[in-house]
This record gives sequence, C-alpha cells and structure tokens, in this order.
Amino acid sequence: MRTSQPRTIYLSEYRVPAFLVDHVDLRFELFENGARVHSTLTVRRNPEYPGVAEHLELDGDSLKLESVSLDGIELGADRYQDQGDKLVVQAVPDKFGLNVVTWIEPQNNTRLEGLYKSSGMFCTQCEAEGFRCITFFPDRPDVMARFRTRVEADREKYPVLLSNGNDVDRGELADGRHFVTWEDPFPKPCYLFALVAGDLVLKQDTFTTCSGRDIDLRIYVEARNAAKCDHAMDSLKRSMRWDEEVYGREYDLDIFMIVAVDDFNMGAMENKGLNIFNSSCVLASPETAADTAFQRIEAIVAHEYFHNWSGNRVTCRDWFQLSLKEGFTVFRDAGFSADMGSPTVKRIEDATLMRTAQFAEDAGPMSHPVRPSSYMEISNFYTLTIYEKGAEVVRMIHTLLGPELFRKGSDLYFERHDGQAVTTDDFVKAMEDASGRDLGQFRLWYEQAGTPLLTVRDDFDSEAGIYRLTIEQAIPDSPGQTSKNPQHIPFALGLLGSDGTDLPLRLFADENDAPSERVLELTAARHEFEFHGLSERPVPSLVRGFSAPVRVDYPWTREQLIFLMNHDGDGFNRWDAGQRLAVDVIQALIRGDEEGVDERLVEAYRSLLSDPSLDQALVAKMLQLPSEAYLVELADSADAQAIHGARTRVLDCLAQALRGELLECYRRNGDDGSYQLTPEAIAARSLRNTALSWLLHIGDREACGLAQTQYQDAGNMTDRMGALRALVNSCFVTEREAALNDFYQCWQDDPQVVEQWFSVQAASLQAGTLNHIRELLAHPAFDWKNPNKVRSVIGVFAGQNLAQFHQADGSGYIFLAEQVCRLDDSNPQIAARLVSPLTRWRKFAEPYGGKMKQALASVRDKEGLSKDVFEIVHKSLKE
Ligand code: 0A1
Ligand code: ZN
Repeated sequence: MRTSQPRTIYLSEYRVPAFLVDHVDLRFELFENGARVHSTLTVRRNPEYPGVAEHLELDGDSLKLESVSLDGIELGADRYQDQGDKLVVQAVPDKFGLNVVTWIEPQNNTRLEGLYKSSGMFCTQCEAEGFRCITFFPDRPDVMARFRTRVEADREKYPVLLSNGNDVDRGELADGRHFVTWEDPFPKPCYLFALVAGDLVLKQDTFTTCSGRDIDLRIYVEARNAAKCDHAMDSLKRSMRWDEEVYGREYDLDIFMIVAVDDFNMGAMENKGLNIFNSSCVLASPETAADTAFQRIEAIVAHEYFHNWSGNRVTCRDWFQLSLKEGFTVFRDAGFSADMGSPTVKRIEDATLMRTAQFAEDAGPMSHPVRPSSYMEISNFYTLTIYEKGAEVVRMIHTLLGPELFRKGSDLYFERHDGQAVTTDDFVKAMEDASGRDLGQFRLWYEQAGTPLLTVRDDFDSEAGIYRLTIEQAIPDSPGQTSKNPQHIPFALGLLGSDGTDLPLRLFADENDAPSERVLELTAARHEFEFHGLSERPVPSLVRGFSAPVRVDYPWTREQLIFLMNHDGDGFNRWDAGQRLAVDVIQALIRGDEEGVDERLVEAYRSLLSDPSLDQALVAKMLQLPSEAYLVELADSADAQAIHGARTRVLDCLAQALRGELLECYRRNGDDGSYQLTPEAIAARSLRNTALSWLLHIGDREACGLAQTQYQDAGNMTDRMGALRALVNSCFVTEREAALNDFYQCWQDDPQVVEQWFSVQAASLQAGTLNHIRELLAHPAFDWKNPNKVRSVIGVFAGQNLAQFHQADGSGYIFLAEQVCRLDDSNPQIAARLVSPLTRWRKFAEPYGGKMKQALASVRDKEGLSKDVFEIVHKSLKE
C-alpha cells in the first residue's frame, strides 16, 4: 500500500509566480542511452508577487542533475538543493541567467510524459506537467517564455529534427551528427513545448491566409504511412479557413506541422506550431479506416488547430482553468463538424456522449465542476466534464447571447487577453462586456458540479385556452457540494398541435406574431409559464436541440412520443422521442411490467425503415437502440445482465418482425463503389450495416451470406468492419472465425487496423469473451507499452462490453483490477483511465456492485500505487 497520501492542490492557494522567465534557450543532445538537456533561463522577479522570494524554485521529475550555473558561474552544491521534485536555488538576484544541465533517459520512459521514444523516434508530451521530466523549470501555465531550441542527433537515424516555431539554423556536427535550431517568437507556457527527432517522410501543402500569407503545412509520418495523410491535410485546410470565416482567427506562424506517433496517451496535442498526434487520430485511408475514424480525425485536427488561439495565444492561468481552453475549443470544433456534415447528427452524437458518459461522471465519485477547486493529479482532470460539459456551457452562452453578440464576445476575449494566461471568469467577463448581459448567476455552471434535473408538468385550461407549464430544477449533491443554488438554464421549447405543426407561443393573451419556438430562461427553482390562445392541448417538445445539459422528467405517453418521432420540427427531438420510447419499452421489460415488446415500437421502426423520403442521416441515428451504457445510467440500481437481456429481446423482436424491411433497406443502400464522406453516403453505409447486424443477430442464413460477400468485396473499411462485426456477434461460428483470421492475415502489418481487429473481439457478445481477452493479451500483436493496444483490448472490454464484463462471479472485475495494477507500474495515466468502469460500483445492483468494490479495494492495496490511480481509487471508495 502507498504509505504517504499525495498532496491535494487547491485553487484557493493560487499565487502569482515569484519569478518570470522571459527566455528559454534549450540544447538537446540526443543519444541512444539517454539525452543531455542544457537549459538557459533568463529569469527576473515578478513585480506583481506579494512579498519577497529569496529562493528560486523549479519543478523537476525523474531528472539527473549535472550542473547549475548562475550568470555563467557554476554553483557549488551549497548554493542549491536538488530535492528530486524541486530544484531550489538560494539567494538569487533580481535578474539573472540560470543554466541547468540534466540527463534523462527517454528510451526507458514508459509513462509517455516528457521526452520519450515511440517506434524509434524521439517525441515529447508536456501537457500538463511533462516539461518537468525534461528539465528543471517553473512548470505552470502562467509562466510564459520565448523558446529557442537546438536539437542534436545522429544524422542517419534522425534526419528530421523538429521543435516549435521556425527553423533558423542547421548544420553538421562531428561523428555523423547534425543539428537544427528552432525559434518560437510567441511566448508560451512550457506545456506547449515540443520536440521530435526521427526518420520521417513529409507530406506538404500550402494554405493562403485571409491576409494573403502563405503557410507551409507539413505532416510528418513514418514512411509506411505516407499514403494516409490526405484526409488530415484536407481537414487542416478546412479548419484554417473555417476559423478565419467564423471566428476571424488567422494563423500566426509561417509553418504548421503535425507529427504522427504510435505511442501516445491521449488523442493529440496542440504544441505551438508542432502538433503531435496519436497515429490513430491522424492516419486514414478508405481501405483502413471506418467513417467514424474519418470524422474523428477531422474533428481532432480541427480541435488542435483551433487551440492555436483558444489555448495557445490565450492560455490558462492555472490548471483549474483547463476548461477555459478545452471547453471553448470543443465548442469550436463541434461548430466546425456541424458545418462540415449534418448539424442534427452532430448534435445527437454530442448529446449522446453527454447523457451516457458525462452525466454518469457527474453523478459518480469523481464528479467535479467545470472549474474544479482541488485535485491531486491534474492528468485525472482531462475529463468529459472539462471537455464536453465545458463545451455545453459555452454553447449555452452562445444560445443566450445569439450568434452576433457571441462573436463580439469572442473577439473581445481574444483581443483583450492575447498573450495572457487567464481564467474562465475572464472569458465570461468578455462575453458580458461585449453583450451587456449579466452572466452572474450563469457562472454557477462553472462552480457547481452535478447534472440539473428539470421536472416538467403541465395542464391545459380548455375554456381559457391556456396551457400552463411548470418547471422545477434541482441539482443533486456531489462530493463536497450540497444544497446547490438554481442555475441559469436556457430551455428551448416548442408546442405541437394535433396536425403536427408548431403552434405560436404566446406568453401574453394579446401577443401578435409570437414565435413558434422560444428559449425560456430558467433562473429560479420553480417557474410557471402560461401560453395563451390555444384551442387544443399541445404536445410539448422540451429542451429542443439539447439546449442545456440537463435531465428532463416529463410524463410523456408512448402515443405522444410516437407523435413527436413523426412530427417534431426539431430533428434532435424527433430522435430523442424515439430514444425515450425505446427506453420506456426496455425498462418495462426489465421491471417485468410487460410480457412482450410493445407493437407500437415495432411499427415506429417499420415506418422509419420503409420511408425513403425521410432524412436518411437522421433515420440512421434513430435506428440505433439506446446503448446499454445509457440504460445503466438511467437505472437506479443497474442489473447488468437484465439490461443486456431486455435490450437483446427488443433487438430480436425488431429484427424478426422487420426482416423484410431490413433486407430491403440493405439492398436499397447498396455500395455504389465510390467512397464519399457526405452525410448521405455515411448514412447509407450506417443503414446497411445496421440492417446486416440486426439480421445476423437473429441468425438469419441469408444475411450471413450477404455479410460474407460484403466482407470479401468491401471497397472500404466501414463496410468490411460492418460485416466482420456482424459476423463476430452472430451464431455462425465457422464463418466468424474464418473472417477474423482472414482479416488478421490481410492487415497484420497495419497497427491502426490491428487495433480495430482487437476491438471488435473485445466487444464481442459471445459467451467466454473474457477467456478470449486473455488470449488476445498474449497475441504477438499485443503490446503492453502501447496505449492504443491496451485501450483496444482491455478498455473496450471493460468499458463497452456490459454483458461480458459484468459477470456475476466478478471475474471481469478481478481481471480488470489485475491489469490496472500491472499498467500502473509502467504508465499511470493509462492505468488511471482504465480503472474507471470499476468506480461506478454504487450504480450497480448486487452481486455486481459489491464485487466491483472488492476489485477496487484490491487496486487500492497495491504496493507503490501511483498518484494517478490513488486519487481515483480513494475517491471512489470514500464513504
Ligand atoms: N490538450 C490536448 C489533450 C492532451 C492532454 C494531456 C495530454 O497528455 C497527458 C495529451 C493531450 C487536447 O485537448 O487535445
Ligand atoms: Zn484540447
């Protein structure tokens, strides 16, 4: 067991830095057995620091200190203390140059923080606190400096040497070595520092900015991936144009570089001018990547690019402000994705993620506000709350202000804070100042954790023609926060008449030209609204477009939901009505309240499948039954097997009853041979693969043949994987084994495809998957040091395979606990993310909950537990 408790850091303890660094001069000598880092800092006292700091304190982690010099004079050991995690230099003058030389071992760095090696190349990851693994430095985002970086390495092994900014010098050195010097003119926090050295090929393009500057765009990859860069490059150019047009943001350096690396803890990183990407988030070709991967790549390329303004030019004062850059940037990339594809589909995807995973996080032991007030390990706070809820909060500001005032606010924010490290409050202030609106109460969205629950009730006075809506809000308690105050909630509303059209929403009896959709602003615990001049009781369409990240409780009847599915003017709410209907039917089966599947659900799906005049992108989404994870989230005490069983029954029933329609849908949406990424083409592929998987689910022989043919003939990975997935989850043992073997034989040399092969097996519904998972861990293609492989097997199994993971004997939990302990020694960040399914133990009924808790306790008792896993496990077990 860990003997000392890691320290908790509090927002209330924030102090401005005692010293500022104006300039950083770095020299990296890269060797096979390690790297020597020479760092020269130009330091001065911060005039804003209250009091006098005698000593300079620099952060460090796993560094071997070789020397310290002040203004060119090497200091004796009595002038500084190397405390391991800190270097304290005593009695420093007001202004000085400090030179520190450290020795590090990138080749042994399995944490993938700081400087490390991935498939033979050197690369870095410094956010949040990785720079301290490279050299001693004030590793906090409010210390912003200009960096000059010289990289030296063997010319043959590492022909490409990169860092932030522009390359200003290069040359030959003795012993077959060479160097390149990079200079970044923009002051930046050290978390945005990056370095790459490797044998990489270059894919190049140019972009002409709105002011006519030509930007050199470069994507660096290993030679085997040279043909997989086009989509990322196109996405980059589209992002650059979009940011100019929608936010007025122009790129500021002459070069923009992206590097793909196979070993990476997260998706990608926005280092100034040198973005580093997880290979799986940048490389794609139609043959090797499915539609979802293409869309994800486009969104992540945009996200990292947008950070150049929202994150880099204007950065965070401290890590409690993480959502300042992440929430805003996710909001920006969501707007971009909506504009590039189908806005309704994008909204459905975002709301699904919020309601399935973020609401669960918000109700769990790690629940925290968008702006947390304490943490032990900041890496644990790259959460759905910071990213996705943070984006929803910005979106609500956009809804409240409208597009013009929001743009005015964002312009003011960028202009006012360019080159600064600021807070979420500064962001809200800029929005207030530009719009004249008071967002005082709105700020609670940043401060209070938990998902508001809106309880909506209505009645209709037919004589007076008045429809009354009462809305009450309640925010549940969360760790460290009780008795919360009402939040400011934009509530988009429509009322449908019996003919399916939107009725005018008259808030006063004599209101002429009343709109048919309104955004009501909820600020009190209870509101009552009256709508006048109605001749019939309307059907309400609530929180249209998911206008706020809230739960809604309203007693819809199934008839009303079917009506909304067919008529709601808001596409999102049509989808939502279908989901609510399916949830209602599944929950009735789980409770045992109903014997069979409600015919009305079958008929609703029949109309969706057989009406080609409907928006097929929306239909493709509406056909997806609510996920098991969402059903767990909605349950008070989740019985994993009962949820799986009921959902499976509904799927069986739909597939049996709609066999003809499914086959027809499959044929209608046949592959025309071209691969396009339009919403229509994506919808067609989604529809044919859904039809196929449903039919294989019920063991349909004809469909098995279709799947085999599709698998063989597919011209793209979406269809090949669609067929493989359907076969893997079918009862056709010989066919599925043949397809799995063939797939591996064909694609074993492509890591991104092998990851998909692992995932489809880890998600398999077949009994005995856990044994198979153990076999996969012993497979030659599995690699414990590669986060993508770990995620594709263990992460998918524990996070996405409800029925196989939640075994009543607890074997899935014990398995996960063992793997978490094993990974904690090599990569604590990955271990901490992997343990998360167990932290939900309170959500599950017995015997599941108790056994999950036991498994969690076994992780807690591990010798030498990392700070990362410690924080998650202890918070989850706390009474
Ligand atoms: N800022 C990146 C995410 C990121 C965070 C931490 C990392 O290492 C621990 C890496 C990347 C983004 O938002 O894309
Ligand atoms: Zn980000």
